[in-house]
Amino acid sequence: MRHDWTIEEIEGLLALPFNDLIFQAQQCHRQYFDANEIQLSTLLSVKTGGCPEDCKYCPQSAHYNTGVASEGLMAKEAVLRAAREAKGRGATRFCIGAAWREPKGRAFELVLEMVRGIKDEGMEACATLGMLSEEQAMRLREAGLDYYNHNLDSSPEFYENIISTRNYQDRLDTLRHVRKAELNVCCGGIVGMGESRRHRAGLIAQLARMEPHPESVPINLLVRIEGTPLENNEDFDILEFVRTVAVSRITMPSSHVRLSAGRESMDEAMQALCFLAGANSVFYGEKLLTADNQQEHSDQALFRKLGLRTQQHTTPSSRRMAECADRLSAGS
Ligand code: SAM
Ligand code: DTB
Ligand code: SF4
Repeated sequence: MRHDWTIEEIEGLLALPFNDLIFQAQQCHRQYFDANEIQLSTLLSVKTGGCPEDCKYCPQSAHYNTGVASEGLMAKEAVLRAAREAKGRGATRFCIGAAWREPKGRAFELVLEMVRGIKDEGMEACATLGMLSEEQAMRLREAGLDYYNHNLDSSPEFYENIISTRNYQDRLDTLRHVRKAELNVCCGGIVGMGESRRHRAGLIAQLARMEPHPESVPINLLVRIEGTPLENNEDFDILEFVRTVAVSRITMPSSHVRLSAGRESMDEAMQALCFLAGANSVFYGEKLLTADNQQEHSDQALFRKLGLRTQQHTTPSSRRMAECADRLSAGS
């Protein structure tokens, strides 16, 4: 497994003839995964809106007028009801999100209880709560959390165009704390914010140089939210998005690459291309955090048409099994 990708090499992959790129991505995909299997994660916003951060894409930032009201933390019982429903509909992972800069005080204790409850339901638990200290990451792990989502969002060079209230290093520090606590890392970014191809290569390089790679890599297509500074961004080229997915697959071959936000605006053909390019996970359920997602019945119809099976097992992950097989065949 390589962890020494250069930005130039990644730009080279992004620029390959499309058919060669997709072929290479499929080959990588099949070395580590069943290419007809897809993992489903369901999101729930447990604390919506009123966020003090100024992320220019985000409907939940208090800096912009997006019509998303600021709400308090949800009650544990309601969260667990939603987790049970998601499990009943076939999701294996339940991810709770909070519009916080970082978790604090009593609210953090309540989130720990939610995590324990999700684990008791027999699901993988993921959370995205903003920046974490090392101690908070450890406490989440002790509560049973499996994954922590914290995105880099963009390349270090483009980042300052998008967020001013925390810097790139803050994000890397949180990711280090998450790793140290032996949590699985879910880390990706957003495409379509006005960045260049080189910036996208810079983001992928940051992710693919991590050792180990993030276990999950969400690739979000910007959802242009009215009231945010990015609301009037240009349409993003579909095939460039597919290329970004393919290069993520090639450079992080044993990670789940997740086709994330923005899927609601993608037709079946575009989603099929993304799966062909190596995406093997989606957010499943009618809402992301606040924005709309594909309807579940449309997803089920698409999976049927493509012959995609939904992943039933939670642990051990396909990645771990594959890496284990690698080691065995290498005789170490
Ligand atoms: N507040 C926490 C944080 O930012 O770390 C967790 C929740 S935040 C909404 C999680 C991620 O959602 C962001 O890092 C960003 O990548 C993604 N996201 C938010 N708004 C989006 C949008 N309009 N389009 C695409 N992705 C978006
Ligand atoms: C991620 O990378 N995308 C998800 C999840 N991690 C938390 C969130 C997408 C949010 C889209 C806008 C919204 O629903 O508010
Ligand atoms: Fe807050 Fe997260 Fe939205 Fe940024 S992305 S404004 S930190 S909720």
